[in-house]
Amino acid sequence: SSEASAKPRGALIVVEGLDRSGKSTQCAKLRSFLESSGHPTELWRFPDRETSVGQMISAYLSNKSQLDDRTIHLLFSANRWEKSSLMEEKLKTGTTLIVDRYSYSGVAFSSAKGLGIEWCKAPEVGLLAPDSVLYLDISPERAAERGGYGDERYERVDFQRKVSEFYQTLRDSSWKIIDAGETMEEVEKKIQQVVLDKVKECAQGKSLSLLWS
Ligand code: DGP
Ligand code: NA
Ligand code: NA
Repeated sequence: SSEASAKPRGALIVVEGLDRSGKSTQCAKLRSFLESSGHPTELWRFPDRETSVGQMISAYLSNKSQLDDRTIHLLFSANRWEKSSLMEEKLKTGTTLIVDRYSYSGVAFSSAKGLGIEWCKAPEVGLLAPDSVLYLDISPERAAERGGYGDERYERVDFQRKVSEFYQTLRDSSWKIIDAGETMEEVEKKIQQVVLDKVKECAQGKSLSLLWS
């Protein structure tokens, strides 16, 4: 509608990183920072465990169910697709979205199990491309020291090392690597600067694009 297009659009900000890289904490801090700077903002996360697809994913992650590697890959992807039209609507009506994990997790985690990268990318093609990807960079050993891992399926150092290698192959010009080994405050400041610049660019008309083209 003309009303929607008259508003400056929101930015799609994705935060990626290994388990225990501090993503969730930084996402919450970023959300309050943007809100207090006057930018309408929502915090999303994938997997979104609330939907029926998300409940299947959650059961798999907590080892309550077993699923074939390709089957779970496609469920993670379906979980992003089922939120994609709402995502577009939010952005076009001026809400900035901070998204804790996205298609990069999808490809990095499944590739680390041995599935081909191109096969893993295919179901993600056509989803909205982030305006900015903040990668919270931490070594798998350092991440594991942070209070240790929980009981979920992927929380093992050897597996996380593979995930970090596949993440590196996905880097493009939208990525910003943030040293997640610094203090929480330092990480927070760096993220704020990158994101404020991006939010301004989007409000000034930067167009939305699609993965992976
Ligand atoms: P989180 O709720 O952010 O702790 O994520 C749960 C776990 O699932 C975490 O180990 C990362 C992994 N994960 C997130 N997204 C995907 C995905 O799309 N595919 C796969 N295979 N794993 C994912
Ligand atoms: Na986790
Ligand atoms: Na997390």
